Amino acid sequence: MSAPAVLQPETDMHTDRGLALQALRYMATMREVEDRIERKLYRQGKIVGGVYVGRGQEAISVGVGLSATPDDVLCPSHRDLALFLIRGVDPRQIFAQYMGRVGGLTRGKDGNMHMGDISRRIVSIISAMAASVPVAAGAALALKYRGTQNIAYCFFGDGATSRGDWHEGLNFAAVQKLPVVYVCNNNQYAYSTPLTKQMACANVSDRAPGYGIPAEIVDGNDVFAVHRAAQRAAGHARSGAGPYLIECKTFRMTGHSAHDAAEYVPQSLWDEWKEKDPITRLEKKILEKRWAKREEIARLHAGIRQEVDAAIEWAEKSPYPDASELLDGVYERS
Ligand SMILES: Cc1ncc(C[n+]2csc(CCOP(=O)(O)OP(=O)(O)O)c2C)c(N)n1
Repeated sequence: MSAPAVLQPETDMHTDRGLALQALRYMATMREVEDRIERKLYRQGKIVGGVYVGRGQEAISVGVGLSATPDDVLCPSHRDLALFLIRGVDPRQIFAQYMGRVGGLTRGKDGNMHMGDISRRIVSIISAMAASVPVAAGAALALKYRGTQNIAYCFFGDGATSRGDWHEGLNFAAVQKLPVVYVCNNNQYAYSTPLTKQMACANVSDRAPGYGIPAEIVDGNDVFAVHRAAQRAAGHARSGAGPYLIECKTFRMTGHSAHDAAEYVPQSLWDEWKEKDPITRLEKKILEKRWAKREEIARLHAGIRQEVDAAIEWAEKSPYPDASELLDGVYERS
């Protein structure tokens, strides 16, 4: 474990042009990478198995990810690709991961549901909903024992908050005053189950006071607001005051996974949330503040498309793993 992290000074995306442009780059890269995965490579049969993306939810992992320090621990959900990008994972590795190649983070095992990179302090995604919550408590306990000022961030959806692991994990972290920031992406659906059919309170944040945890609701499609809330939450957790929960209201602008046409979602919701697309909103703000011209934003997107083309080409050349590697990283070998 390294020495306590040098903490990043508080920043405000409203006044920090560089940070806002950085946010746009990560959000647009996440969108482009996931579009290719969900809408091209999966449909071409180049990816098998489940494909879960965060379309429409990019402001959450970017807003929070940009406020974390490199030594903080991240426990992402399956809709938080930008956390990987912010920590320096190359899109080439992401494509290789989804296509089961050795160039991926798990060297050809699984798609995105169990990918992680402990060298970058990203704990693997866990497919069982809410199972990351006790894991984040464990990571935070280690950070506290070691006397660091680092914190663990734990990401999940609204559905996960109705599982037992979530409640036990939150309670333990609260009682032990562990430095955890909980980030809920409340996208209003758990697969096909709307919020009102899986919990009887109006907001996920209503559950936090039962554990003595402060919570706030934030517009999850406004990266400025998410970033600000994340800094507030981190300040609380780093001070030794215990966990903090941020509920990001958002919408999944696609099916639960690539095989799901989401016909159970009423058209009015698609229409309403298309208008709130987090990337378009950020671009509008950047243009209003005259931080970039339209042509510069177009060039940014074109550059990302080129980078993604090259990344796919690289990943397709990466071999499938050899059968001799089958058990590597699965069981501890003595
Ligand atoms: C314990 C468990 N039950 C069921 C599933 C199947 N499953 C995977 S994701 C999901 C819905 C998750 O909803 P939510 O927590 O709201 O997250 P979202 O996918 O909307 O981000 C379900 C039911 C699972 N992975 N784990």
